[in-house]
Amino acid sequence: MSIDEQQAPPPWMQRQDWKAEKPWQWEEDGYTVTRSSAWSAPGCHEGCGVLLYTRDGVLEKVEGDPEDPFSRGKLCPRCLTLPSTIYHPDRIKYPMKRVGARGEGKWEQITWDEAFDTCEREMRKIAEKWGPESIHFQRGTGRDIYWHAGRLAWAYGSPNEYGALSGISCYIPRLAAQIMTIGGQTIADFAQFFADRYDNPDWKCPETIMLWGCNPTISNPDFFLGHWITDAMKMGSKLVTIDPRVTWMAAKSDIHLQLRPGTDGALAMGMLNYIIQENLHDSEFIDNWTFGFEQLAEACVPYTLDRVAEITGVPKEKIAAAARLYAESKPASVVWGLALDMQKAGVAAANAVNALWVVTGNLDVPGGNIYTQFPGGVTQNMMGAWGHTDILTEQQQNKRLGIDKYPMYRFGLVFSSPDEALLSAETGQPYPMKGLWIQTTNPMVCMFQDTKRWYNAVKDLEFIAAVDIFMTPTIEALADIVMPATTFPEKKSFRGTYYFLSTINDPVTRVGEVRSDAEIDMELGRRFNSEAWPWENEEQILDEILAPAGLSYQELRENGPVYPQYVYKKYEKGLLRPDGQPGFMTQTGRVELYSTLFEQFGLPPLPYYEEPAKSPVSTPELMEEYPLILMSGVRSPAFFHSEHRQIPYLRQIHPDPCVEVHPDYAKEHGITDGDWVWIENDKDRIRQRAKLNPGLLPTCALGQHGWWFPEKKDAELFGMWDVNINRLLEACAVSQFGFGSDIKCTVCKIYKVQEGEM
Ligand SMILES: Nc1nc2c(c(=O)[nH]1)N[C@H]1C(S)=C(S)[C@@H](COP(=O)(O)OP(=O)(O)OC[C@H]3O[C@@H](n4cnc5c(=O)[nH]c(N)nc54)[C@H](O)[C@@H]3O)O[C@H]1N2
Ligand SMILES: Nc1nc2c(c(=O)[nH]1)N[C@H]1C(S)=C(S)[C@@H](COP(=O)(O)OP(=O)(O)OC[C@H]3O[C@@H](n4cnc5c(=O)[nH]c(N)nc54)[C@H](O)[C@@H]3O)O[C@H]1N2
Ligand SMILES: [Mo]
Repeated sequence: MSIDEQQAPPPWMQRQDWKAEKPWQWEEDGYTVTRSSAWSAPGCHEGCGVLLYTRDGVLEKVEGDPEDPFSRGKLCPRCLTLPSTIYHPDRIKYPMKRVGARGEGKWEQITWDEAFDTCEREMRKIAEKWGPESIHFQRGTGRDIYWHAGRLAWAYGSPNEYGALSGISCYIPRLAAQIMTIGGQTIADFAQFFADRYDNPDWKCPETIMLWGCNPTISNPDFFLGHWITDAMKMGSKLVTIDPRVTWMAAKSDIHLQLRPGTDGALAMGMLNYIIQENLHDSEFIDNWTFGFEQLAEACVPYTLDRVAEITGVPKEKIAAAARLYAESKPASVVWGLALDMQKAGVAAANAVNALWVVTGNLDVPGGNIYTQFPGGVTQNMMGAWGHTDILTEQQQNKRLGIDKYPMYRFGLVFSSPDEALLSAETGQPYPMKGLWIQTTNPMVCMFQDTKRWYNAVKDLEFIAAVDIFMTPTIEALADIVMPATTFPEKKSFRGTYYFLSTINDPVTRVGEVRSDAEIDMELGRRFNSEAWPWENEEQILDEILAPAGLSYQELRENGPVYPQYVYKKYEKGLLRPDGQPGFMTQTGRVELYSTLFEQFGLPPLPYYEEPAKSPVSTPELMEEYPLILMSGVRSPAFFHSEHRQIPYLRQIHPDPCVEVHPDYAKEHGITDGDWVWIENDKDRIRQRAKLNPGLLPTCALGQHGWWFPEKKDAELFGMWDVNINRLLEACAVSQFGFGSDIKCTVCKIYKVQEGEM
């Protein structure tokens, strides 16, 4: 390396030569048009480029921004109906305090001063009596509050900040497997790191794409747009889909492996074994760059095609054909998803899938699975702020729930274990839970598994405050104070993905007295620890977050989206390690197919397969009573989790919650399409409407999550209890890693709701 090269800033600090032709705001046909990023309320965590059309401060329409390299003008119905969300009569427009009993639905408008004063007073009271650790700060899936939600908790003195999903079974199991083996996180390469996208000369279109446990045309998960796959299909990519259902993508696939839910670990081990036995692996990459290949190969030996076919229910010829197609395609990529996280052995299953792209030499090559990066160091700064240890004393940090039990919680993560949090609320050990701060989450409907158990544990807490854009069953059930948050067109903020930095511009409209989450957290945070919040307004916070990229909020607004440089095969160029040496960010400097860190933590260093806790193999007696394997949580373009049920156009797409069942099962049980049916298992029983799906494995059912009925204002918690599928799931049944839970692979039976039972 020359001295010049050594001194050059790393690629993620240098910008790509690209700029949108249009400015961030302009006038057109009587409208003010503002370029923005769709992130945070309502819903989504993607950040598609949008054009907001306002007149006299009213948002009239939203269009996709054709210049945005990420979404290229495409938008889903949730953004297209944005004005209906923003100006919805049910929006919370003012702070409110509860005046009846919890759950009674009686609220009274108060001033912001009273809201903050009450929060401060009640939270101080709890801190004095029980210690600040006894208030937990719960937040939802990725929205723009990461930076300040943690900071608020820490300024208050509590180490307990988390999303309450059992086993943090959304992305964290996959992340854990990757951090421990390849020292970073990867994503399938669809040229999304380049502003010129598919025209970029360095990029290659994958010959084969394997879709594993995800449904990206609907869900666009993890900074990924499903459209990119259809783009690649048009360029000739072949598809393999691994899903118990025939999805749109599965129908278009060259091979569809319709496996029994929760058996992904066995399938991946079987594919690895076949690839290694058939000598389809990339020996050169393995010899030069990996550690522990022999041990991995040996661990896979028991996973013969016959055995894996028996476990998964997929014919062995199909498994072999898929493994061969993937291994022989150069390059090939895997787009993986939530189904891998939502099994108890999710870390181990993800570890096996991750090993597939390592042993086939598809790691960090164009068109393979490539490393993510933090643009301009900003996202890192944003995430790093979670761990600003100067705010919290070491003594308080050590009280974080889960860190004694699960070593991985000490390794980079600053969340608490949601399962340990529930146990502490129930047992008072190691200390009691006394209050909750709920922001950007609707846990009674989404995050809590075993909803009744969680509800009983938290319903009598001393003080609960919530920040949201709508009233929710969670707020009705639990909150004492509720504060109204802005939607994204009502605030200024920024969007940092792996690929680009862009701004959320500006406030273009605003209803009532809503405030941005940043403003709310700053105001309250300052009252507990003014030194931790030295900024005076949102924009100063944004400038602080963006500082590592050498940009202010206003500069980014003028120039965004800003794409940093992207370089492939970073391990050859010393770009993965802080010491600048070639290799990977692991203890051995190699990809650790056998993870030395897992081993040091006393955790399994190799991938393995474990049956779901309730399954035809683990609990055959239970299956006699409950013969179906129940998956839950299918995504719909109409809704983001529990949101959007009050938006008429979106609700029309799905008026009621539906459970998919196979027509054979339905016929046998006298169920016809659209019937209300009970979904019952050993834990509980709820009802949804049957939707017959011949594309589902006949032994499976798939129920929807996130349901409540905002229009049922007089029903208990908006009719949520009746239809909440999470009542059928277990909490505190996670793996030895502390991550992963059988959310998409439990059991049930389904039968008709009789007249008079509704
Ligand atoms: N059975 C089952 N359960 C599941 C899943 C499943 O697949 N199956 N999926 C799980 C997964 S992966 C996840 S990530 C969780 C999601 O769980 P949550 O994140 O709790 O789900 P949401 O319904 O999106 O709740 C977000 C709440 O915050 C509000 N909100 C949205 N944006 C903002 C904002 O910017 N500011 C504020 N203050 N409020 C905002 C919304 O109005 C809504 O009430 O659900 C999980 N639950
Ligand atoms: N419109 C919309 N988009 C969303 C969300 C939303 O609520 N609405 N939520 C967002 C969030 S937080 C997340 S985490 C992502 C999740 O998005 P994805 O990662 O795409 O996951 P899912 O949509 O849950 O799709 C899971 C697929 O896995 C299949 N499946 C179920 N069980 C198994 C199994 O055991 N093995 C395998 N191989 N497949 C299985 C299901 O049939 C389904 O097709 O979506 C995000 N995008
Ligand atoms: Mo998620």
